[in-house]
Amino acid sequence: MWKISAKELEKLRDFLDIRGKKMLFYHRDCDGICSAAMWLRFFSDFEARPREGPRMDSGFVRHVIDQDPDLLVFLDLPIDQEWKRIRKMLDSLPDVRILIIDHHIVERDLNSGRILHINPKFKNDVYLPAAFLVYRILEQLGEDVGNMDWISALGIAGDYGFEDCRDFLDKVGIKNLDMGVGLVSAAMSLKGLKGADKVLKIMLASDGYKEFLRTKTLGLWKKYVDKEFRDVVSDFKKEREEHKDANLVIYIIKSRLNFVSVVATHFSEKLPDKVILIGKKGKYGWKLSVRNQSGKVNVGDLVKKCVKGIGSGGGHKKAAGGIVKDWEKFKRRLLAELEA
Ligand SMILES: [Mn+2]
Repeated sequence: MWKISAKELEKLRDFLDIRGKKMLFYHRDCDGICSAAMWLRFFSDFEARPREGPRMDSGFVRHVIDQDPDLLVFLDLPIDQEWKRIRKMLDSLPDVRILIIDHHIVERDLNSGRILHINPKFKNDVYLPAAFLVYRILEQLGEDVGNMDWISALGIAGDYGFEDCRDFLDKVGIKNLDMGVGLVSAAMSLKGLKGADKVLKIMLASDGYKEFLRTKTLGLWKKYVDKEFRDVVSDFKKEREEHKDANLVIYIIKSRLNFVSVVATHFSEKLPDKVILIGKKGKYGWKLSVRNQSGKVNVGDLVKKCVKGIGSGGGHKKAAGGIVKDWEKFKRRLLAELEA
């Protein structure tokens, strides 16, 4: 079973001894929220904020520097993609320590005297969601994690980590994890970052999985999102763009809801051999999600390549996302790559 090294554990303990201002940033998806919920159950003295992704604008960096934190924790966020901004933070905050617990494709090893960067991909090509990593790390710290196994399992399910976490999930033994994942992603789709924060608070207050599933607000939100989702599915049938040679299906979402990645996952399950590209025009550019459920095409690498100079993105082998300024250019590049 995966664990961190004795040296990493020692460094982590040193970080956790730090007094002062502590900030926690977590990815706003199911895996990220579950990771944050477990963390906060043991270390409640963190100010927690969801993040859309690893991208950091100068406003965010300034905000963090203004707060003058002593410890920063990033969960489920591949901020090694933003190493230049991290360097700026380190330069401006001479005492700050940074802990990163992540499982995305690594761009850069950020480990140094003041950064502890944990990612199982440094060692081997496993797919272990952050909610699994956080659970195991808390366990290694000697915390009593027993009654939180449902939160870990929920995060793993949210990120499709069934294969490499099979033993753990079998031990937890929850059959209807998809129901919880549905509630969490509906909150995100409808309410964005505020939804993530709300789910986190509910999770922190829930006594167990059954209680979590019975949350009224989440149930109502889910109903609303489900209806909107059905409309998207029927629109997909009419409006999708098929590129046979590239084995690619493209669809642009018109709904105002924030569910690009959920829709991408849905259709990638229906069409596992296809590469699926879902896009949506937003305030800051085109949000996009790419999937290939069969794993024949490494969409994490593919997206990283195609967004160069026009945006940012990346992710995992079977699932990736990003944001670009120029949709047509991204599409052309993607087609060229897939046809090659
Ligand atoms: Mn994740």
